[in-house]
Amino acid sequence: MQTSDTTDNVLKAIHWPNTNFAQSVADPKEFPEIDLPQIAVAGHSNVGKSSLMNALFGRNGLVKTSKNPGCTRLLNLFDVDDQLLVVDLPGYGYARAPKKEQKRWINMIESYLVNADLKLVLMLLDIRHGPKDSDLQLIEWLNEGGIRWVPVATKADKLSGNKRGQRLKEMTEAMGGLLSPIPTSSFKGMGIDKLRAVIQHETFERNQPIS
Ligand SMILES: Nc1nc2c(ncn2[C@@H]2O[C@H](COP(=O)(O)OP(=O)(O)OP(=O)(O)O)[C@@H](O)[C@H]2O)c(=O)[nH]1
Ligand SMILES: [Mg+2]
Repeated sequence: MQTSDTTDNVLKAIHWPNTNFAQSVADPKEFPEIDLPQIAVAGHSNVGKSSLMNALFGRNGLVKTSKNPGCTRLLNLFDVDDQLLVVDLPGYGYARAPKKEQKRWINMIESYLVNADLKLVLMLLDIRHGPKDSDLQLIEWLNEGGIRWVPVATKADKLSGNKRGQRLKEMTEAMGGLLSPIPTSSFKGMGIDKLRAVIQHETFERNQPIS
């Protein structure tokens, strides 16, 4: 027989397709009070943040994607199954954006990250190119701030199996050797279930008291 203690600790599995756009925020100071655990999706411009979110939600087209870097310029908030708030951050490091605009994006991302009560940051890195210096800077900054993050390698369908394994190793080493990126492909659905499980664990289960 289950005791009431154990029943209390059984959490409802997230039903990912039950995701709705909540709102866009231009200024982190105007971030709404939403009483849900929060995770953020960070990474270079064009790395595949919005596409990965669509794959996670199982809802093609809910998050706007683009071939042109710099598509996401606001903080876009998504309510997942009334259990979790996922924040799509503007991509940084778009070389062709005016310096002033780039600075504005970085300030916005940092200001959000400093103030948010975050459970986890998904740190997206293109399996072919990452981590770049700007990614390493953000990672250092997350570490200093004690913000938990998990590396996610995007666009894994662009490399063959062997090359993929080799790149994942190189990426792990470049980030200090502790965390190995989860290989994903939003196009092929690769790694999406694993990422969902990691999010569910980090958000709801890690801090549960052991009963
Ligand atoms: N081959 C492949 N291409 C992908 C994948 N995910 C995204 N892309 C492509 O990469 C480009 C950028 O995707 P987005 O999801 O808009 O990237 P983003 O990081 O949200 O971009 P910004 O909002 O501009 O920072 C688009 O052309 C996508 O079709 C993937 O898993 N595989
Ligand atoms: Mg985007």
